[in-house]
Amino acid sequence: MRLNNITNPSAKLLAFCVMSLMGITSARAAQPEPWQLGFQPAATDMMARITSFNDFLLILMTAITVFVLGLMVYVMVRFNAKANPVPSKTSHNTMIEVVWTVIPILILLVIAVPSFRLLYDQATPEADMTIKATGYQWYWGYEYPDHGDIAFDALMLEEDELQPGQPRLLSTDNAVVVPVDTTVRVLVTAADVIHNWAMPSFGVKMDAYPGRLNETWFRANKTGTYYGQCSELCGIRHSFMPIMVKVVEKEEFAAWVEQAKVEFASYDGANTNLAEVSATQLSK
Ligand SMILES: [Cu+2]
Repeated sequence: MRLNNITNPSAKLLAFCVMSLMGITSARAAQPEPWQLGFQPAATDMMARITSFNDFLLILMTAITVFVLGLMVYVMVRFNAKANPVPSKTSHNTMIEVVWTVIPILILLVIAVPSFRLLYDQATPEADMTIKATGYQWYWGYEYPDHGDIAFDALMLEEDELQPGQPRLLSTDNAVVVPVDTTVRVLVTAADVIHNWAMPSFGVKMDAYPGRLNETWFRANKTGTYYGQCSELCGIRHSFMPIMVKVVEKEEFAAWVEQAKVEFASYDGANTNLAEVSATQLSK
């Protein structure tokens, strides 16, 4: 179901409310969509687990909220001055006090166990390959140390450079290409200020600090093109340094590596042209 297909405003609002309550996401592509609710569809098992944990919490929260609201309405109706002119002098009830202490503890335990499990499983497992992402004001640089030190920059495509079908503000000139069903370790750092390498459909969001190396990972289980953005306010063009990842079949990746070695052969590794690039971007 896609909300952008609904034209009547009140029908749209109703559908929005119903879908919010049901926790249905309207997004299908691996990029943000107009009127999107919830997360982008998961492209990794980790994101699928994050999504189902979120849905579980939403149901739990809704049940608790409805229960408390029901209690309050009951008290207001049953014990207001008119309905109950002579109030009881009861000051405490041991049974109720035990219950309202123990039940919240049990609820917290039910939340804590899957939450911690999810957190611990985000530690990097044995990785099949490594890529390094470096945040610059305002673009990303990538290196493939396991594949002949391929290195390139990925700059956002300006509106007049977009090909049909390429999403605005999300497409880059060079995509990060990775093989499907492969555990990819991502080393994240920055060269100037703090950036953040975030890929919603992978369940990945990692701060990029100058002078530090952070680590995250993903294992994409579907081929396709996925979009993310820098998620740390990093300056005037913060919103113009998107991340575009192409997940391809393993053979296709091997072919890309050979081609990339030639294509990016002249890349000098360090961004000596940083000032030049920033100046060009600012003048746009
Ligand atoms: Cu940034």
